[in-house]
Amino acid sequence: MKKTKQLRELIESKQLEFIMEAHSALSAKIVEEAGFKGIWASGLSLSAALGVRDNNEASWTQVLDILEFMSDATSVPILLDGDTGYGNFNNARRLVKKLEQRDIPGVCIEDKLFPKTNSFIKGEAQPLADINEFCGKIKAMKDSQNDEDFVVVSRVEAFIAGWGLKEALKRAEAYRQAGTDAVLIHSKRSDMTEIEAFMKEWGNRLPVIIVPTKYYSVPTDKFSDLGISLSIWANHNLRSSITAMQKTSAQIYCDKSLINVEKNVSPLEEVFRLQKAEELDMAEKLYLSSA
Ligand code: SPV
Ligand code: MG
Repeated sequence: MKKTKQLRELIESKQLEFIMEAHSALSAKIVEEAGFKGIWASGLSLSAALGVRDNNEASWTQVLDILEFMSDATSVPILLDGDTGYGNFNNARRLVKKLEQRDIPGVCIEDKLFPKTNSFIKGEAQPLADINEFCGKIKAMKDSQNDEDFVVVSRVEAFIAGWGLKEALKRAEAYRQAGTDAVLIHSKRSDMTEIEAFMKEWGNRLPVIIVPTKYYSVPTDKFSDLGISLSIWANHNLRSSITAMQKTSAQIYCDKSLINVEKNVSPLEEVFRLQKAEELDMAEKLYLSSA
């Protein structure tokens, strides 16, 4: 099934679904092998892996190049965290065109200003986009997609910026009327009170997506009870790799030896398997007369 259709089915499915963060082709492949039906190309993780901040320091074409590797390495759909769409409606609609060309089936845009800042850094100091301008951006994106199943998700940052429920609902409804396929409602609280209040008023006007990074201790059953469509585990491959790499580097530095790490790291065979080395071996037998 084409990736756009897969992503649409995930978002519209009646039951709660999950996607997991990746920031490279390797991590994307690992997400797919773990069983996830979709991948979150996190802006935070992509930028961190590039050694820059989550402030649009990496250009959108640099992000696109990584996405192409991620998409080539996997068969499940990728939802790109497209920040603000990297500019106004015109930049955002060009982004849609380029994503479709590279088989990236969907993008999430957030109602902040370019260059954005991560929602967990001084959220309340962050200005929100003008509602009408953001609706124009959604419309332009939906009007420019070629594949009817391409997905545009609109992320409401009203709770993050401290504007409260009324503003969150007003924005979500405006984005629905502008033609978005789903709403992502974000919260930085450690409980789900904001999300719960939103869901009670929202009903099921459109699928709702959440990012429970800060309310990680809330049982997942609660997400289903509230009628959430999709939950994004947004940065846990990046963070687990940081922990693993720090541990390994420190151990090798300290020991001046590999003796204490060999048993704790993936064998080289696993690296070769993930790279599909075997397929090249077979292809050489087929196509290289000398092999
Ligand atoms: C990301 O993963 O980059 C996100 C989610 O946008 S958050 O970091 O929670 O803003
Ligand atoms: Mg982000």
